Amino acid sequence: MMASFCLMKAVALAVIAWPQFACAVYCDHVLIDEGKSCEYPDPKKQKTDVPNPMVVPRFSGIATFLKLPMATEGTKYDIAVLGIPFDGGASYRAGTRFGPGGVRQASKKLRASGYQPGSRLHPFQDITVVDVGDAAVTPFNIVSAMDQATDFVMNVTKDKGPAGLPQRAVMIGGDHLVPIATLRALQRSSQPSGVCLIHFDAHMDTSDDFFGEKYTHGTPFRRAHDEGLLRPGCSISIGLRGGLSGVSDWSEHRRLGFDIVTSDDLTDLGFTEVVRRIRQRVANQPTYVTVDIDVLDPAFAPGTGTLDPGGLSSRELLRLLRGLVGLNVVGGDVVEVSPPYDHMEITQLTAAYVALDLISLLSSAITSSDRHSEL
Ligand SMILES: [Mn+2]
Repeated sequence: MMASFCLMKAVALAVIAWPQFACAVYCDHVLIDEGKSCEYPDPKKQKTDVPNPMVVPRFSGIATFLKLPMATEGTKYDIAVLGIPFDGGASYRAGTRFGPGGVRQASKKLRASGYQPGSRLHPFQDITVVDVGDAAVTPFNIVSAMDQATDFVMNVTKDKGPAGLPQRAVMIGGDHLVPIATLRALQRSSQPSGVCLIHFDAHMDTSDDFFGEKYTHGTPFRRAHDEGLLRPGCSISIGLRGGLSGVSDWSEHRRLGFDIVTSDDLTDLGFTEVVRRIRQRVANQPTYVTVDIDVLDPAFAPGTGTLDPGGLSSRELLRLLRGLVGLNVVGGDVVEVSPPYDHMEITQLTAAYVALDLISLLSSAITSSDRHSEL
């Protein structure tokens, strides 16, 4: 029964470039490898010690992300959650230097231990996840700050984790310049050919400069392209909208290696087609997922720097992220969360959900790494 289901799925999914599911089946709603017994994982045997909210009230305790263990000297882990509290690249509202702290505080709400029905995964079952704190970056010099952040990310991802693979990072920003640090660290450690980018954002972020400055939150992916951090022709931006300098901005973005799915395209094409486009674009190549929270409509994410109406709902963003399970995800971030402009923790809470989904994607990629041709 399971085998035939797997075969049917393999045939169906081969058509839409979903090869990594060819040997996976669902045990009830839980995605498992074919051949494994259909048993529910025991929450008490999770590799990561996330407090059980039925025992420890969620509102209590010190706010690491998800109240994950804080890494100390010698701690072994597969995934590091880290913050880069820098907003010196912002062109409009600032305040994202408070993003890591705000997202950690809001993350207390999440029920993270055990099974996540959205992604259909037990992200903490087979891997070890810790909070490694924030990069100490100067607020007074952009280039120095990004060098400091790069060194920090390199340092917390320099070893192999207990699962036997290079340590991965889920980063909380910071403005959208700060992924330059995580992308550099990946390229210098485990991904010398760079990565494909799945980029959720209202804006392209591939301008050449702002006021003559090359490193700003509107230029990170042109710099990433120029620094050789991106693989050619396999990136994709989702949710773009807002004003442009001219229509040539589109063609320039494409020239730098990005396919484009605007916010209007998502409305017209629908979730299934957009997920197919994303999966076909990156295939099984090493992929980094960057989520600018301003991809959401301001109704869902008021606490950010550069708002543009007509964006995604929280439901649409989370649904798209969960459509990426099984891809060869090697890193991710959620950026541009500005707590001083937030209301009722709406934006920070949604960003915490995004970060948990990024952990789930990485967890899935690590535990199914034998399905990927390249790590
Ligand atoms: Mn952005």
